[in-house]
Amino acid sequence: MAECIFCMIANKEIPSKIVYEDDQIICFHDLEPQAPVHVLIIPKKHISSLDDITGEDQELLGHIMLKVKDIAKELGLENGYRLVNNCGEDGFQTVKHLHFHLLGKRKMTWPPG
Ligand code: IU
Repeated sequence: MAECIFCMIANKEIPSKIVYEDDQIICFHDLEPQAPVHVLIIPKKHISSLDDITGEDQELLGHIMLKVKDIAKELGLENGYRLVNNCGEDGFQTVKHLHFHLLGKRKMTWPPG
């Protein structure tokens, strides 16, 4: 999709610090990290938000979830981590391309802000 910054990152039109990539997804370091480790996992396919997934995306979403623990292990998050999806306006989603934040290397608190 034109003008989508995460599509541009996925297409390497904009550089990013890539942690993991395969034919379906890419994981890169967040530009404004909120924890010592903060990466984003995104599908290469443009999906605007979690609210926009369909049955066609079932395998893709499963693929992302199964990769989380591998990426966390690669990043040394052996003591745990937080996986976050912000969806829509109340969820404080700022980039309209589905992404999961993987945060770690600090003790998280609850409830989130
Ligand atoms: P959100 O869930 O949509 O609020 O998160 C978007 C994230 O994308 C946020 O943490 C930004 O720092 C991050 N980000 C980025 O890493 N690179 C960019 O070019 C842009 C946003 I725009």
